[in-house]
Amino acid sequence: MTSFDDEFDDDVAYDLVVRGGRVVTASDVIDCDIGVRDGRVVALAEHLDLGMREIDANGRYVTPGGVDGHCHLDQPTTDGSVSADDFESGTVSAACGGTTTVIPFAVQQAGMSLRESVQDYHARAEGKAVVDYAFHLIVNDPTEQVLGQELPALIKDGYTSFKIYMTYDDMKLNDHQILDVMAVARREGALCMVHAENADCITWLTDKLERAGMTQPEHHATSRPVPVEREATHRAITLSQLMDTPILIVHVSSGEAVEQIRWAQGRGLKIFGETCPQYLFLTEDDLRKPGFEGAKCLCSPPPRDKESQEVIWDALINGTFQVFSSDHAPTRYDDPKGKKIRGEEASFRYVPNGVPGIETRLPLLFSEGVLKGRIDINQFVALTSTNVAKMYGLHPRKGTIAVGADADLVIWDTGAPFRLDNARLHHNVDYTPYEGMELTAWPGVTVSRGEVVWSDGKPAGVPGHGRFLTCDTPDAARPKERFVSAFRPS
Ligand code: DUC
Ligand code: ZN
Ligand code: ZN
Repeated sequence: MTSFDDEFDDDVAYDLVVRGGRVVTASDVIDCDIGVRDGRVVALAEHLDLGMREIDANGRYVTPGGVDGHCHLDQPTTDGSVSADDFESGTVSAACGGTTTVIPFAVQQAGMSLRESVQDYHARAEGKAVVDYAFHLIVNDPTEQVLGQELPALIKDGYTSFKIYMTYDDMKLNDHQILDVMAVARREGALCMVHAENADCITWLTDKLERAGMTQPEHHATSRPVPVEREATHRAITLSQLMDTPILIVHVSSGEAVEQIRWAQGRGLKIFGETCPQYLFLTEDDLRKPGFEGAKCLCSPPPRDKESQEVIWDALINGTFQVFSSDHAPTRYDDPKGKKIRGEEASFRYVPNGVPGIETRLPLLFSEGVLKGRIDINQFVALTSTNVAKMYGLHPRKGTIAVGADADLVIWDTGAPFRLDNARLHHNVDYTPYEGMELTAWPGVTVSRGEVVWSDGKPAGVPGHGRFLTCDTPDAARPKERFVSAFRPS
């Protein structure tokens, strides 16, 4: 990168020019320069005049910064464990892996109103983020006050998506509550994200496994078999159909859940799907690692088998899934506030769920998807950035490279193989589940609203640069208006 002295300021047309890149959007690849002023793209052309700063992309791919539509940062817990990443370490890690917008979750906390929980989450983010962020909500106690007032008001204020859980004792909603919440989504134009696993089946199986002494991390997968995900996915689809409101099934792990989503899509229902790296690159064998090591890969739904990985790839390739997220849920391994909160002998029931992945999401999909020919680079951009921004009402400000969009850019270094190890990552987690994988792509430079936040192998972001984004009500959430019923919500 070169920069010019202040005395030349008046002569230069741009704050930054990214020169000579192969600029990729969800539809095109164009060889051009990118001119940036005041944090936005203001020109795309074959040859632009000088910028105050210049980055020579030198024929490398330039993609829109990634939008991670599902990650957990500094999220309060109820089991005494601690989120390893706060808004600073989490967004530094995101930036180093090419992600320039994150959407973590403001969870409804016990003893706080939803609005207070959102305020608390803002306080956690304040002054810390190095890239931009929006919030989803998590609704786990849909009281009359929440349904009638708080949720509609928050949606109007730009919190236009929320997650609901069909499992986890402290989060789960029953079908009646889910319909209540979906009715609000329908009326207010918000998008409902669903964690689809059958709670009662999981508890029943967990009790049985514990009685049989089968408590090791691998039995986390035994307690959440594929039918548990398939049934809940189907039920979520049914509730969405009844209410005529679109939903996004998050972190889909299995072929049978994919079948349910395709079945619904084939019937014309607006059912969207998300998957994550752990379902492409991990299997349940990873939970069988010696000792307690399997806990490193313990997440819900659990990783499945090799065959499932292939079905998940196919569903990414054929458009069943619209978005590819990290579900970054950072818990340290060798830590009494992490995976070992109850020690190594404790039942899998007590091991905090989740794997880290905010930094590795894009490089994994670029290396294994684009460079191995499974998806093309436009699909890569769509799945990791454009579709996500559209899904959550942030497009076209985020998710593309176009005049008027925020200058969130990634310049890719590709081709030279290297082994991934945790030492190269910037999260505050003491492991990566992808340790030792050979990759062939990593961001060379990441730019957030015109500022370099990762370059030359070094984080360069400034805490507080990241701004909170309000979201529009997304087109994705629009009902089809086909459902006619006396019970239809007004
Ligand atoms: N599953 C979730 O639902 N959330 C975070 C982590 C996980 O594994
Ligand atoms: Zn979930
Ligand atoms: Zn999650």
